[in-house]
Amino acid sequence: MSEFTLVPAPAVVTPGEGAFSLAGSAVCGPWAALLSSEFQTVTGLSIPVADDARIVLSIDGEGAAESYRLSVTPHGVRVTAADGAGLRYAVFTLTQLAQRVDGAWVLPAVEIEDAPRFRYRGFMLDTARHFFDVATVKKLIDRAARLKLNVLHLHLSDDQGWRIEIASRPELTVKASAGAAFGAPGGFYTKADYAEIVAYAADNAMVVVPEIDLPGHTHAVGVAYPDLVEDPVLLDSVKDVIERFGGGVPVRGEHYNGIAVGHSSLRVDHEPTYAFLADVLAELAEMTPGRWLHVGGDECLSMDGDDFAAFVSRVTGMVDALGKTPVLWHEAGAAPGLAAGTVGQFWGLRRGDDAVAAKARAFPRGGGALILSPADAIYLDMKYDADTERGLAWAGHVGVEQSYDWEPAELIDGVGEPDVLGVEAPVWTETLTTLEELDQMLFPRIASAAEIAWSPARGAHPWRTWESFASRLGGLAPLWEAQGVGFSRRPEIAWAH
Ligand code: TNX
Repeated sequence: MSEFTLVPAPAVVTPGEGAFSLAGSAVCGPWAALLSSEFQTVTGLSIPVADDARIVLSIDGEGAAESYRLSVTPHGVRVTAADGAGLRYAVFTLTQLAQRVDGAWVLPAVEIEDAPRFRYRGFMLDTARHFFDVATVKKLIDRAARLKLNVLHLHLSDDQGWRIEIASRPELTVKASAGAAFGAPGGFYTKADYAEIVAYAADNAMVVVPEIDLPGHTHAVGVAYPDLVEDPVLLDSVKDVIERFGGGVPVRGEHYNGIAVGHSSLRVDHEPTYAFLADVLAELAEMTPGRWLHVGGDECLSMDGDDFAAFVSRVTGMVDALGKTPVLWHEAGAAPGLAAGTVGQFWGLRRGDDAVAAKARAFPRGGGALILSPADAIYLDMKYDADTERGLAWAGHVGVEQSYDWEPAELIDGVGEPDVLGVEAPVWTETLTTLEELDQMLFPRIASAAEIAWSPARGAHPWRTWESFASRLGGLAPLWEAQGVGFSRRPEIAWAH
């Protein structure tokens, strides 16, 4: 078989003759300890770190950012990488290559040259509907990094709760953090917690993009500071969700337990709102080393369009003045005064409507770019099918094949490869409360997002077909089991034993 169980598919794979036997081998170079621990987890073998080793890892600074080259022969393994991220990715590729042949662990002989297609490869966790502690976030970073994702987008505020300590606005974490969907316990990240997540992400070559969702999705702000928000607007769509899912009617100043969207908004014609935002954004920028700061902009259903446009323009200016690049959901593309270079995040459907496409196109036209998160492919909270216990279905059911069936450069009319910053798979957590539940929804579909973000385009690589992907995915089952990933054994995949 010429297709190894590698996901995402490396750019160039050339199989060789024979195999390298792992028993008794040692490793040297940067990230040697990572290789030892990954192989220990997956094979049970102990591969010591030693100077005189047949597995040699090195950084030579050649090639594109995050790229690496590796060569496995029966005599040894040699890896060179452009940078530390590339070397880590090589280690994960080697871990996926490991096979058990006649009772012995080997690496098949192969030459690989690999580099990412997109520089932004993200995973988003909604910590607002349900809160996830630092330990859980770290486990998700481990999982995402192994698939060569390099961005962790944390959705840190929504109607149900506020999740990040802001020293200048203490009521946010005294009051607004206590809530969560359906009366679940709330929580928040202290500055120290957040710093720990940022540092752990950086060790895993991932950057954190924090999101404070504005000006809608702000009911929780009103629990802390009622003067800054409007009274909830009970649109028919809100009443309909309340009827179907429960959680009660939102009341200004009280925790909201339900999962309806579009009823809340900040008072945008009120100067104290901007003083509040100046404080929040300045602290968030200060504690975030990455270049991006996400300020939401989605589903502000109860606000007049001109007010919305004026608000998002002003807020992107504030983010820009802090030296960060603003990111907003695609709705904000309708605003004429967005700061130059603002990045948009598309969350429409694969065959979306023209109005959504027009909003999305505004970002590249304004000197920015797009992050693609088509909801009916990579919203990881969508149910797989009607029998899926958790999750939502507003974008339809999303089976594994559908999650793989889209192409970034063909998604939106008028948006080509240079306009795309990257791909991000979000998981919204209205119905998800534990790592086990997240694992079931993420895996295997997060692997589709990772391959689409990392690997060459469909049609430009022999492995970029559903058949090849499904077969490689199935081959990863033993690895995921060893790594403690509680993936969903979707019946369309032939899982290896
Ligand atoms: C839409 S995606 C939302 C979220 C929900 C999600 C549920 C987006 C920008 N807004 O508020 O949690 O659907 O799938």
